[in-house]
Amino acid sequence: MPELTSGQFQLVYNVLSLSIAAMLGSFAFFVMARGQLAPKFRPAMIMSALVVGIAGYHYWRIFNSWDAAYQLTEAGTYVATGKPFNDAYRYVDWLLTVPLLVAELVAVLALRKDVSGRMMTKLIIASTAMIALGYPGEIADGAAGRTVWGLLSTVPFVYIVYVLWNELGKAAADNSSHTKVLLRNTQLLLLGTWGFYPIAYMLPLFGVGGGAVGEVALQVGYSLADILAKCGYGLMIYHIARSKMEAEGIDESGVRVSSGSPVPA
Ligand SMILES: *C/C=C(C)/C=C/C=C(C)/C=C/C1=C(C)CCCC1(C)C
Repeated sequence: MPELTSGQFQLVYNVLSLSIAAMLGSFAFFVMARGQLAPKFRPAMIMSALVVGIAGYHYWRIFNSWDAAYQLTEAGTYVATGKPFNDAYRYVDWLLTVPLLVAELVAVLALRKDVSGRMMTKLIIASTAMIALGYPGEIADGAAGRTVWGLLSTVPFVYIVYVLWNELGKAAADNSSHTKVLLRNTQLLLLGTWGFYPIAYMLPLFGVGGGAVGEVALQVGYSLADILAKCGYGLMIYHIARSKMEAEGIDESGVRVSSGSPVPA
């Protein structure tokens, strides 16, 4: 662990703390928001709540690990205590939450059962493979290991992004204009946040990282990407479900209360 200035240590400390707060706050919101959705959209909210619940727990562990890994010197800098900073929590977290995130999106699209079942299975397998293949590269010593595992992990990554991008695009085509905007924004959020992880992973290959600035940037970057990709994304899913209910004219119990808004041809 590189020596850090007080500012660098505190920045990571505070961002990790913010991440815990964001995950727990989102958990409470998704649990309560579930009741405002028609039954067919509730599984998506339950998955959103699970994602941020699991991530909130892991951020608490990461936060404690960060705090234990460093001690203040008399000079006011932070040096390693010798207790390892356990970054594997992130990968364990992704292994559980990334499959849930893809399932959440498929769930809110409320496609035909057989279609959504098949798609979910493929995406869950692909996302598990993506994280499992990335980890050996993350802990590899040389650039060769990092590159090979990184490339292997990129194969399922490209597949997932392609399928989700396509499905969101298709779904957008036959929805009301408000839902369409939300689906487009979700596409962008997905690409922008998910794209960040492989970029951050590649930085050490270009000589960025390892040092204090690299470590701090990585921790802050991963944390902010997680907040957007889990809390922000869950909020988008909630709004998509609400917008679809409005367009279909159904209320929280799934009962038709109006004729809804016509879908443009
Ligand atoms: C909430 C956590 C999320 C959305 C995590 C997403 C993680 C990825 C998309 C990771 C992708 C990776 C590659 C495509 C190649 C290099 C290794 C990874 C695992 C960083």
